[in-house]
Amino acid sequence: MEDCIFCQIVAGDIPSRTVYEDEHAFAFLDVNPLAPGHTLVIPKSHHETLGELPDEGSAALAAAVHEVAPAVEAAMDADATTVACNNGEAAGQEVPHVHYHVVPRYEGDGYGP
Ligand code: DGP
Repeated sequence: MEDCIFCQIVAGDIPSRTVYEDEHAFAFLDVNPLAPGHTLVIPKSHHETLGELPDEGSAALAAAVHEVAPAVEAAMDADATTVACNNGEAAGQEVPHVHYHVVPRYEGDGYGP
């Protein structure tokens, strides 16, 4: 979608720090991180919310999160990750292109989406 920030990131029209890419999914560093290494995992195709993703897209996005979360945890030497999706405007979703946040977590850090 032309006016979607995340579609423009996937297309390379807006620069981002790429963390992971496969046929269906793309992951990049959040511009406003809750912690260093805060990563967003998105489908390459435009869908606003989880409910609008087709089954195959949902499975592909879950598979990408499955790859990215442990990789972010290891790369950031974190104790854990918070994986979260603000699914809809009332839940705090600001960018209307479905995305998971992967936030590195440390014992007692107090962070979280
Ligand atoms: P949410 O509130 O769940 O929709 O989170 C949107 C996230 O997207 C927020 O943490 C900031 C991030 N973000 C917004 N615009 C950009 C951008 O242009 N580049 C990058 N890397 N992240 C962005």
